[in-house]
Amino acid sequence: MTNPNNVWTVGPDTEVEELISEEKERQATSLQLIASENFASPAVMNATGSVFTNKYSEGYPRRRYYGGNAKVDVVEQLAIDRVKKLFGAEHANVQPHSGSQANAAVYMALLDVGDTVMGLSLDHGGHLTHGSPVNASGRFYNFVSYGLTGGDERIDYEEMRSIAIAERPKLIVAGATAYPRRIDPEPFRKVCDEVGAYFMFDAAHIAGLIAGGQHPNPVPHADVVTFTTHKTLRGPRGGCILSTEALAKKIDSAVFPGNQGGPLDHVVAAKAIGFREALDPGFAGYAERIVQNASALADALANQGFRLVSGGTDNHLLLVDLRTFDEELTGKEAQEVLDLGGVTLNRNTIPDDPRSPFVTSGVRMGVASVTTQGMGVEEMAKIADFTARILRQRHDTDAVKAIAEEVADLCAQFPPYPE
Ligand code: DSN
Repeated sequence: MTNPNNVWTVGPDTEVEELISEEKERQATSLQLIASENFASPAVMNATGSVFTNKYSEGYPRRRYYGGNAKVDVVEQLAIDRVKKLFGAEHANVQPHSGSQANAAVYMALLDVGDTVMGLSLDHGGHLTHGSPVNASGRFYNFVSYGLTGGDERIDYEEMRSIAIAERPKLIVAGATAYPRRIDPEPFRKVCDEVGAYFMFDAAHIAGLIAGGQHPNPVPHADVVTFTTHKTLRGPRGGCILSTEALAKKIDSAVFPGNQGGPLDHVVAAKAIGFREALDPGFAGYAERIVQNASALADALANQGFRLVSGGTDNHLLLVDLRTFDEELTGKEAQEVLDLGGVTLNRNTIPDDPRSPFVTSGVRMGVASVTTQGMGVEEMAKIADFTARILRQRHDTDAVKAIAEEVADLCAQFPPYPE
């Protein structure tokens, strides 16, 4: 039916529609191994494209600055209630636009400019928002780092304690962006109690594994837990903060009006849907399959001559040191040629990488997306085989393109969005 008052007179944007269609094709015909990505459900995507995108609702449920928020109030409260239940949290703020925004708000809530904070060194798997000098966190706060042991490449909890005693941080941040092992919340809690620091756990990558029972839940131990909703948790793009009731007011004020204006209500609605999906008993099976697949991929890559940082993985991601496979091969070159061969991942520094972060000696791989597609252990061996063959034949573009066809054939058996 035509709307007589229709003011959208420009007609379909064929350029953008074509790009959406091409991107859909790319995602369906190549392997998505970027550890921070996943395939959101059609219900999540419908909500992000819903009329909630039209609404403004500064404030919180039943405490808004604008009218017309009856439905927004219900949907935001639904998201809050569901995520509190999912993680057993006392308080939740579902408004952060992203993980970085969530972290920025926590820092604002708990710290003054210039305060000392501790986080995992970026070179050892920490995130930009854990004190990088090029990020606001590193500009506004005095971040000091703990790292991994030189031997087994696990978090050095002893060193973390020594540094905390020497530096007396006001906040200690646990969590990582490229760390393949379990992160124990208890030692962090103990050290925080010893030095009188707040404890924040950035669970961006592993939120889905926590929800699915494959990683210890930091909520009972931490003062604050931040995470993104789109990685292993498989909801829409966005962030979330969980905290104790004691910190609720500080956190809420730091999100709005401290760091953000109006929430993205369409994304909040989609978060509510994503949390419901994660509450479903079937989600635990998904989380279990992620961990099984990551472990199988690690074994298969090791058989192909790659060195896995820390010797393997406990979670959804692997950090691959390329130097044992080929001393000359950089992460940058590997990423580019693998992309051509239909294997999409990102280059990543390995601990104490001799190469720059732009070049790197490693790549990071994650299996949340391929697991959502239904791939299993057998397919992980194929992915390792594709990876090794592409890299061995990287100077032969025709050979790499031929492998891309094989990759597409495999992906065709596991469509992420069956029609
Ligand atoms: N970009 C995300 C990642 O890939 O880990 C973190 O922000």
